[in-house]
Amino acid sequence: MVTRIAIIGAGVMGKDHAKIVVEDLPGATLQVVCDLDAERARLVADSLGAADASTDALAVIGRRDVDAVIVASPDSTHASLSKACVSAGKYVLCEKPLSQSSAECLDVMETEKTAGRKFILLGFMRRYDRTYTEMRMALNNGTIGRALMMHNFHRNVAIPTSDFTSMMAITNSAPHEFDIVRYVLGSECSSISAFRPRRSDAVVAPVFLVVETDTGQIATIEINNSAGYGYDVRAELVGEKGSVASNDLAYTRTNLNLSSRTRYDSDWRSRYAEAYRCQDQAFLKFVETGQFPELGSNCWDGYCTAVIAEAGVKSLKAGQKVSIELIARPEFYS
Ligand code: ISE
Repeated sequence: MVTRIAIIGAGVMGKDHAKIVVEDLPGATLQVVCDLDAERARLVADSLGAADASTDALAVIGRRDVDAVIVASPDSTHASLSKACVSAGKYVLCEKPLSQSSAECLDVMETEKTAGRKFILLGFMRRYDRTYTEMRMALNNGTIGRALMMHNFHRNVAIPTSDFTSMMAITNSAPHEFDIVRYVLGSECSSISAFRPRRSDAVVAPVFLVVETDTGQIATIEINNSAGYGYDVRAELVGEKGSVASNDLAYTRTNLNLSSRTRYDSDWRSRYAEAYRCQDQAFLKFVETGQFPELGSNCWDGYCTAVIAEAGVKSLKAGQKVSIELIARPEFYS
């Protein structure tokens, strides 16, 4: 049986997911591309051979010829569209964040719990990147001993929109690190301190976050959305006996004029292409089997990252360490 997938949101990520569905998901077909902008929806649908295009997300979710949904619309719509999918009994891969409000995440969790099973896979695709799976493996098999620290660098070429702020660096970009730190270390975060160096110009300054875990590890996170030179995401996990550091992923190096050069990607799509593919394939398997993907992020993970982000924003505003207060993990998500 072929799984008919609808994509909601035909922007950068929606287009990317649509392409993965067509090219890398045998067993799935691109049924509908939906976007508020009719022309954009039609363009993506036609270029990838989708059966239909639409501007009405809720109608698409309810369609009988749609089996599963990928939500890649603006952040503020993720929670309500995911809830609509759960109510329609349809599996959904929702781009991160589930919501920037932890209260709204709790609301989605309640909807899923009432439905009686998990429907929502959250798009924290880095869990499918080998950098982090190998770090986690090194901890699990004892290679580097007990974890002490995890250092994370997250640099973008430039801010995505002109109204982007340091607060948005914490609520929009840093959740990737919040999720991966929790995933690799296998611990919850207990406090966060946010700092911001001063830039000499009007460009959005980086934020530097120090996160403590409930098992005594420390994670440092640099989010620099205006790094200028390239998309550069790196990490190093430090254990009591050794460390695991990510390697530069460039395939080649150009040697010329007494110097050696490698190139950077301009954004995350090529750096994480394989991770997105693996994540979307895991989603299809989820739809086919009903088994939640082993590596996947669920709504609890979405809730935790939202709480950490909220505490991070508070810390940046107050200039002091803020504790991260989570509800007890519901049985449903254990
Ligand atoms: C951006 O917010 C994202 O969502 C991307 O997935 C990430 O890789 C990028 O660096 C972020 O700034």
